[in-house]
Amino acid sequence: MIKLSEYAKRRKDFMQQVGPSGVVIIASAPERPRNGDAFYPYRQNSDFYYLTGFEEPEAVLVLAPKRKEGEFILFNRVRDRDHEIWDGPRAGQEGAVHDFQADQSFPISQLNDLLPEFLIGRETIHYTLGLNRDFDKTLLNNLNKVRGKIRGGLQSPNGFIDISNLHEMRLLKSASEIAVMQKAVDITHKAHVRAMAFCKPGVYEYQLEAELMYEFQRNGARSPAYNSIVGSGRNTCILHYISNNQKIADGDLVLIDAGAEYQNYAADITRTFPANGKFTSEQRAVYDIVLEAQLAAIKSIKPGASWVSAQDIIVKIMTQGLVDLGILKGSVETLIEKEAYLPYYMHRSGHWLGLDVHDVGRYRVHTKWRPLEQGMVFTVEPGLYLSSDIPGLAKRWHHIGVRIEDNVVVTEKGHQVLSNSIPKTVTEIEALMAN
Ligand SMILES: [Mn+2]
Repeated sequence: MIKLSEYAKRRKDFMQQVGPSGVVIIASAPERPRNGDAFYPYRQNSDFYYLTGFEEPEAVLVLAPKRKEGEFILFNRVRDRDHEIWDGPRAGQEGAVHDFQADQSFPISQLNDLLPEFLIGRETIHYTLGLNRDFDKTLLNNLNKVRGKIRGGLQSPNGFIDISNLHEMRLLKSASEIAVMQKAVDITHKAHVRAMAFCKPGVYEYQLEAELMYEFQRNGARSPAYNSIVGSGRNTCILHYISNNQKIADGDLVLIDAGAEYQNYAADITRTFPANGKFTSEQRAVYDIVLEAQLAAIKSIKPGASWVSAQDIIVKIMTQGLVDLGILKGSVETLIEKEAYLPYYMHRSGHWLGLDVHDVGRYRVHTKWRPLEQGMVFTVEPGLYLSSDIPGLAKRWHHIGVRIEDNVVVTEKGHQVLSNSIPKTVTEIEALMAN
């Protein structure tokens, strides 16, 4: 659990960076219709949640540094008995103040009347345009109301700044955030083990997905952090395969890329295993190359190491591996220079992980790949995808898609793998599936 005091500290730190000439405005995520009058399960906007812990829709957060009447203002729904009978309790204005520590709370219906007051006297609005068209309009309309107005020597805002400063804060995780992410990973651990143990030739991909969901939900993760990928056979070579509707055949590999979302924090784990519990020699050869690359990349992680060094290590080991298998021919150095590995490995080594599965934060600073810092959490996920579509690839390699993905925290002196104990060597996987 993230404590209220931590949300308060985040707001304070962010307002410190914004300064008294700016105002921060963040809208809650819109509710999204699925079909007819049914909606997708609601998920709060991650920036909004990071600064408030508030999970209701139809809300707007205003942070107004140094404002006399209070700096943290929440516009949210009023309490309403009729609505609450149908849809459950709401915090209301009293709850916003008492339970979420807002300095002031106003009914969301008063937004258009009151928002101009928060804009006057500020030079810049910290708001990212283009993500929520409806709210963009609301905000621009209110900005137009106060444009050019000078009141008591105070001017209206003359520009927008996107909230990338906040994203740099989100990139560095606190101890309590890492604890929540560990919980998301632990639940994901159970899910992967359950799906592996359940798997046998003849079951459908969606049946493995059901096993994942069972562990997620019974452990308090109400949703996956992203659509689960369960691909067998040729589908292991489709990076974001989510149809999950094919029957798994004897001799197939199965690739599961799935992570639980716990208290809005994501896990993102991939394991690849043989449907019948026993790797073929070809599958095993490819698997061991990916594993060697992944372990070497993880080993290099420490403060000060470059973000790109994991990718460089992976490319080197996997290119060497493809040469050893006879799939690529030539000198490893030249092959890397020519990016000859790209048909087999076409993505990056990983991505930041947090409230969003592809979490926020820059990867480069001043055009250079950034150095790693304590508190960064990211995935390490090399893969080799030997698709039958690759011209000239011998048939015995077809449909061998392998990705291995773990979640890693940069610690003071090195790193910690949150997902270390999820079976991943050939021996561990075969032992698990033999039971
Ligand atoms: Mn990932």
